[in-house]
Amino acid sequence: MADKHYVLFEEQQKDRGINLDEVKEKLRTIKIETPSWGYGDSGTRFKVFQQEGVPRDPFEKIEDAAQVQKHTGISPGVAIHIPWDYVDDFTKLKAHAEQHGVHLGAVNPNLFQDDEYKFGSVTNSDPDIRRKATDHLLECVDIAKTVGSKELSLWFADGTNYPGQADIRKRKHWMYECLSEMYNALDEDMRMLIEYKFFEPAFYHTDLADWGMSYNMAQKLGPKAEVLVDTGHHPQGTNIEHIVAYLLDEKRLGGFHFNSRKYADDDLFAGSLNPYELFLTFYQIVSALYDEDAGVQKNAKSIAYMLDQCHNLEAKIPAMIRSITNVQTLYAKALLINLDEVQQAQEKQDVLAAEHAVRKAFEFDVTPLLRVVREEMGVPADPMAAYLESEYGEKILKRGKGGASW
Ligand code: LRH
Ligand code: MN
Ligand code: MN
Repeated sequence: MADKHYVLFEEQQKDRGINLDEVKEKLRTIKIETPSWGYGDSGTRFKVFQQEGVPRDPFEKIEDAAQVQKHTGISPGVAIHIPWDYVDDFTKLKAHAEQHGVHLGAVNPNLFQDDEYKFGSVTNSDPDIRRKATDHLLECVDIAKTVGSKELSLWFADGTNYPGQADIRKRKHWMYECLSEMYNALDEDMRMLIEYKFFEPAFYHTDLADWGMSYNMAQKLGPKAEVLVDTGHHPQGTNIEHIVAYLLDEKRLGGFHFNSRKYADDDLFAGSLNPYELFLTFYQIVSALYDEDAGVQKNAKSIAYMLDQCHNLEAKIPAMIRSITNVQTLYAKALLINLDEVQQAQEKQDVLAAEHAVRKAFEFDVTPLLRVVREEMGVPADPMAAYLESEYGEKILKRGKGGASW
């Protein structure tokens, strides 16, 4: 017997001209990777609080990620960070992931934790250090090939703290040189996703500070380079949806690192603070999925969705489940926007009607829809409740304290 809430919902959406079969198909096929580092302990520069039951190695991180996939059904990929997730034999890690029903996703090189990188990695004025950094990038390309991952997510902490500290233009050239070498090592079906962030740890200038710089770098490198938008990496008030629309139109939107922020790069869990912003981001994506330009559609379909967040206080697996269901909820709401209605209002230049056509989709309760989609996918209708009822959270406590941290 169909759920009575869903029956009502279905009728309501049909009356609005929404094709629920298409909506459901999109909700089943979106995939959101979880970050291996979000399963470990993290904190602020003041304190890392250790939790009990935190994975002690990359294999256990994969096991925890598999729980998120088991309960949500839309998070089969696990992004890894090298060397945080360094193992002697990556084929073993790959096999371990597959045994647990997940796979290794984007490979994130880490060029910010070695002493040599104090004054920069790929933009360091010392050619030996740039060589070391480039070799690490190449090593990560090899790891991606070994584990069958097609994406490399690149974020550079490189920057300076004071005016005059270094030559900004030279650094730009050095970065391009190093990244070109990496670009040439990619297989045809691989891509590098170039992330940007306006400050931290550098406080005066950061070599790739905004989407324009990442876009420019990607364009110079070639079609296998795209831009990665981390939602926590912009100054307050930035219109992220606009950046997303612009990159989609340029066919250069590689992916997302979803997380929430209140002040800086807070890495709070996705959808906790800014649900309307995430909804409006998905509005741009949904509208691109139906664009008449096949290239824009193709870009919208190939977006790599990833979480990038830390759980300093909250339990990690449930926080990850909550984020996935939050992203799914906001995507579902954006899929309820009647794009024809928006377009008609735009043609009449009716500002109030256009805004209303977008916002009213946000106001629908999509719980009945998501329950049905999940049941059809064979995952729990309420992933969080099902996880909390499972014994996994208890079981991992035997790992004790002092697991992986960064
Ligand atoms: C930088 C960043 C980047 C890193 C991750 C740990 O702030 O967003 O993606 O690799 O955090
Ligand atoms: Mn990030
Ligand atoms: Mn970040």
